[in-house]
Amino acid sequence: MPESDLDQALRHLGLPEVRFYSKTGSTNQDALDWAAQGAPDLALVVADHQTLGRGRLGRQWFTPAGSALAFSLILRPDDPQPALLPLYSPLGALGVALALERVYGLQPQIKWPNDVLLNNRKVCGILAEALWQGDALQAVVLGIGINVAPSSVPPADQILFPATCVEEAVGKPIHRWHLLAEALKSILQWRTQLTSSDFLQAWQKRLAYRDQMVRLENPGGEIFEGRLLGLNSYGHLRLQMNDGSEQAFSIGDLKLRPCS
Ligand code: BT5
Repeated sequence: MPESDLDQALRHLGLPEVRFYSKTGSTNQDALDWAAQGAPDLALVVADHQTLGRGRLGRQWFTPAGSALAFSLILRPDDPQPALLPLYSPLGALGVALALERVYGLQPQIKWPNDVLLNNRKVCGILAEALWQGDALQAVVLGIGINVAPSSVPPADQILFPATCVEEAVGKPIHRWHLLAEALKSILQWRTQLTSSDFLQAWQKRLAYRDQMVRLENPGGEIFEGRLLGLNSYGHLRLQMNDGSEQAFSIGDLKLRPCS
């Protein structure tokens, strides 16, 4: 797909600058480096193929050539409160979910906090990373990977959670730059509303496993099981524990799974 198609698809968004790489290590790394050199708000890095795509906690993200979307949006928040940082991954997830609904009539769900699912399988992963200067937040890099064509879906033995791609759900080839533009459009619309109840409601409405038993595991291996009730006003996940009490879990490095 020629790069001019990309420019054309993004034209109406008014982004200040777009860097396209046919092959790179990680668009998040490129965007962090660029932000450190002064990239403006809404500068965008897009790659066709990532060789060192990354997920949370040093995990890998696969982006083979010609089959997926991998991009990183540089945001320079007006309100640089560190407390808002955990809401950027959900912003990305909501943006992608809204685009999938609007353009293809799909019913995506958001697996708290940072995955988008189609038919209970992961179609998109999000990694938000912050650039600091001392204690001052300089930029947030919102990195998003979406599996578009079947060849983007990694083999089952290489992933922790079942995966799928957009074309499997749509049933025909799609125009990936169009999906990129629509996801960005929703992200730009919601970025200034991260603390609003509308944002929380839009996110909660699409939350996977509501009213189901789920298991949360922290990096130390500690496990919490309970019924998923929804979100509180901070975007923390509310679980009803087995003893009837309610606990809220903040967005950290928790792993969420349905109980089978
Ligand atoms: C994520 O991490 O899901 C965040 C992925 C973010 C990727 C984007 S692409 C653009 C930007 N540049 C980057 O370098 N990164 C961002 P996590 O929740 O930790 O999930 C990672 C896990 O997902 C891996 O350990 C695999 O099990 C699985 N996985 C890897 N590639 C996948 C794929 N293409 N589709 C589905 N699952 C995948």
